[in-house]
Amino acid sequence: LSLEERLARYVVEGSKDGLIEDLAAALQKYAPLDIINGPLMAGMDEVGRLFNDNQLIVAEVLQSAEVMKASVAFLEPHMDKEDTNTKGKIMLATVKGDVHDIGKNLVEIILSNNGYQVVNLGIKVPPEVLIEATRREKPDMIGLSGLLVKSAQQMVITAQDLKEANIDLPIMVGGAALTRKFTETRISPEYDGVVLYAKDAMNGLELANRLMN
Ligand code: B1M
Repeated sequence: LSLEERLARYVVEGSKDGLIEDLAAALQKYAPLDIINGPLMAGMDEVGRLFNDNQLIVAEVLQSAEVMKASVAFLEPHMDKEDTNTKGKIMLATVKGDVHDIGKNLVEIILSNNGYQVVNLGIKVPPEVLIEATRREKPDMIGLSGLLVKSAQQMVITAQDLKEANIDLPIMVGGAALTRKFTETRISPEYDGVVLYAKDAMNGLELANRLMN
């Protein structure tokens, strides 16, 4: 197998044997983020496909998630960094009912490496916790992540609750179950502030930069 195929296979098989050595070799050829978005994401997509096909069980998908997390942790120190964290403060959360956090945590890494102060509220964050934290932390923007189909609906509810709490900060939403269309037609109308859809973590950074400038 090629290096790229082996990297995808670690994720699919949920195995870490040889992972770090191969990641180190990949760093000689690629930027850290390209390793994540390329072979590692290809592995994760395959995991999603196999899981959907009932060929993997949740425990096995968890192993894959562990490999992804270990890989990101190894690659993170090799990413380009800005010294400042003065561009703005962004609060991140995976919405109520959803435990998926690999994408959100990647967004945190990208934003904090690029000059943002990030407050990460974690997973399964209900609107009331988000509202309370917004009042306490006074962020410049709120980022919501969700991968389940029901999480897209949960984002609509969250936007409604934020609006009711008189919060109109920009919101950035992302995650597999969302689309730009859903964001524009279903979330935006329920909210007073700007709602932006980010297709991936780098796009999230671009949107944050555009907003803060
Ligand atoms: Co789950 N899961 N999972 N899972 N899981 C999906 C999402 C699913 C599509 C798999 C499938 O069936 N094909 C499916 C959802 C189906 C649906 O709703 N239509 C699914 C399911 C069904 C479930 C459970 C219900 C399974 C069960 O228990 N029966 C359960 C849900 C539990 C819950 O949330 N209440 C569950 C559990 C799990 C694990 C715990 C085992 C594990 C998560 C571990 C963890 O996160 N700590 C897991 C995993 C790993 C996946 C897949 C395989 C991979 C997700 C992932 O980490 N991708 C996923 C299938 C898939 O997506 N292909 C699947 C890598 C990550 C980097 O990408 O998160 O998309 P992603 O983030 C991207 C962009 O979306 C974007 O940027 C990132 C990359 O640059 N982005 C943002 C994300 N958030 C953003 C926020 C932003 C900006 C950009 O700004 C704020």
